[in-house]
Amino acid sequence: MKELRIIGVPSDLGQGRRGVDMGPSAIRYAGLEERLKDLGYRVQDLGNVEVPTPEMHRVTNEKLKYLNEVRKVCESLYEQVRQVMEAGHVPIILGGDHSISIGSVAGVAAGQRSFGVIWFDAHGDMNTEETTPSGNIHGMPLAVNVGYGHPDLLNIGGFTPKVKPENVVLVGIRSIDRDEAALIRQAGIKAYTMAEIDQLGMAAVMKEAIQIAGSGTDGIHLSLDLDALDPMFAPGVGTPVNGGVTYREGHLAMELLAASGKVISVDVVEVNPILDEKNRTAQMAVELVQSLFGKTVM
Ligand code: 6HN
Ligand code: MN
Ligand code: MN
Ligand code: MN
Repeated sequence: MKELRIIGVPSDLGQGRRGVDMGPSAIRYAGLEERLKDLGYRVQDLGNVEVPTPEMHRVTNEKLKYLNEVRKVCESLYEQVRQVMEAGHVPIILGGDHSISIGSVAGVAAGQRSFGVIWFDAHGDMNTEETTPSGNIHGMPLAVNVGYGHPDLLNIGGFTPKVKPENVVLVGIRSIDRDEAALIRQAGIKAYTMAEIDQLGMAAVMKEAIQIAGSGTDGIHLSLDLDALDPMFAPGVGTPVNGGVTYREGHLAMELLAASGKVISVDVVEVNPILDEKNRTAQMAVELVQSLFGKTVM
């Protein structure tokens, strides 16, 4: 059985609201390590990557807020994830806002020749400096991972792109900016909207998603943004959007990924304890990760 390694990234540099920097603590407090040990895994928590406080820095580029700081955090995370991958273990990266996935996917890419990505999110995260409505880098990580964006972000790890767009799938989207939609199409990334999940069912969508990310590759990286879930089940996120994935749909998606046996690494991002209700969203995150790592009813 694979060994699991937890890495916390307490960053809120990539988005506009404080609080998501407390995500790793909230997810740990919800019992992540214990629940994974219950499933029979050997688990080691490697602690947190060092992250600067936004109050100590100034925004110099309104279209790429905290670019330098985000880059440094992602470089440290890249290094840690690469080492975990090279040791043959499975990294579980706790955010933090979604900008950290620039570092995690870079680390996975360095440790694994060929892999696909399932990006579970209400948003596309496919903005660039040119298309961003907010300047927040958490709206850009998927673009960077497939090769679009600022050179400082593209060059993390010294190579780009990190993953081939034909092995990338978006699942759960319902809030896409206009020019962002054009880039998703141009890149050729398959995207399953909520409407498609309604029509086809989550099982069929995940079967196709696993096919796209997993066939002809050596594994799948899951980037799990908790805002993919409906705010009813995950209220503690910075950018909630109504009409999301239900409790059971979320678990079904994780169960199908577990059954595929292809998951090599995972990000759990955007949990914001300040906006949460009694740590429900962190608990939801832990439950989803349990399903992802094989928890079954009996
Ligand atoms: N996330 N598309 C919006 C933006 O500012 O670029 C929202 C991005 C949300 C990103 O939730 O990881
Ligand atoms: Mn070892
Ligand atoms: Mn996201
Ligand atoms: Mn999102």
